[in-house]
Amino acid sequence: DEQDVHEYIDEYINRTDLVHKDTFGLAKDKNIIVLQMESIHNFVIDLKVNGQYVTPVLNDLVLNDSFYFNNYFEQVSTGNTSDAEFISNNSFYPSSNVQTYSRYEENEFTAFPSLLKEQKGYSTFIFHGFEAEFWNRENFYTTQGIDHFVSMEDLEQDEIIGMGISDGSVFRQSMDYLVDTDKPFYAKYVTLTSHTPFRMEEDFKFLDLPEAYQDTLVGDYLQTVKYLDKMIGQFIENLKKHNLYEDSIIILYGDHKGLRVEEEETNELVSKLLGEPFKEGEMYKVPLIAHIPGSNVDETIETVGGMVDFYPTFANLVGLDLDGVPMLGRNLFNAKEGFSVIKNPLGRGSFVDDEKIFLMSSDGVFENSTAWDRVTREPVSLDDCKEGYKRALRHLKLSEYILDNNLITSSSN
Ligand code: GP9
Repeated sequence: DEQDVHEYIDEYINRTDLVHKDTFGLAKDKNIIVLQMESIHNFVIDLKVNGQYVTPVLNDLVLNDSFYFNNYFEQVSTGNTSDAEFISNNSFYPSSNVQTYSRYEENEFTAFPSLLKEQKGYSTFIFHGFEAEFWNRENFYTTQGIDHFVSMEDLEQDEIIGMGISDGSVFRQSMDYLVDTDKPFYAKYVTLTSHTPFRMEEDFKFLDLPEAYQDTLVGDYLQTVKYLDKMIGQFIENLKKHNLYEDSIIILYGDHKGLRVEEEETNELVSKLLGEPFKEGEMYKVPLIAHIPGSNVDETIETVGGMVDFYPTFANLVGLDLDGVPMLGRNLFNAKEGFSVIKNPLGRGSFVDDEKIFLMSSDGVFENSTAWDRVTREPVSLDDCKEGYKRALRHLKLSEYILDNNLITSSSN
């Protein structure tokens, strides 16, 4: 029953572990700028093609005044990009069966932006270059504490790339809102230009690709990643120009995979870039960077984590009180062991931990599953995976149950 659910959660997350003394409140009262980057894999960080870095701006961020989480996994389900938003802001898994933003718009939540408003008086924004009704965002965002959802309909449609307004234009147009609003603010950008099928006009392509990558999905993907990186660089310069940079923390993460191991040509071309076979361990891994100007932090956090850990990790960094807030994530600054449920699809119980990756078989038979060591890539005994598999399934079912019964806010009320 409801009490059992909350008791389980309290025991699992162990509330004292949600606070990490050394980093608690390090970004207190700063503006919080979150860039949820469409289709960005972690392997693009530091990647060179034809002698050019694909993400020079992100590479630079990783090395200066930042925490870089280099074993961070996406955990989205049928709601794809909207699921990435949901997990990050609520620290629960989305439904494995239905689209969470549509099915659960009547539920109550204690989301990250809501808590920022409630405890610290933040003004809250989301910027996105596509239609407000897509993924039912216009309705769902009100449950998340978002005051201002600025979508395609509110912006000048002055530069369209792919399915919506270009990332560069959204960044540029958002500046007036940030300048004019009360501080501190929380501003999330759900970027769009690097959306599959990654087609752009020549004017927006800044990489000189090797011949084998030209006119391929991988080549087109890399061009959109390079474009986004460049626009992030311009956005940061703009923040500096408007005196918003020094008082902000900028958090960037990839929302979900863009390229698939199952596609033959893609696999071949990405494997060449990686210097090893492109497998699920890389496919589901997305970058997470927290850049705090002037902080002098420079740390790579290698603990395996997933989007479900986003909320407790950054609530710690900005100094929120999570007492009574139910969640299934851990604070990655002090998590004792790495663990992340991964898709394949989400409801199946696949996971990754500090040593291994376990992929549940598509026929649902545990004995037919595969598991391998993350470093040596040698097979791992399935017996060693039972505990992680059960934990993954338990947390997915628990999230489903909590959503179905509208239990997220209960213990904090
Ligand atoms: C659409 C955009 C893309 O608004 O967020 O969503 P996706 O198709 O990647 O889930």
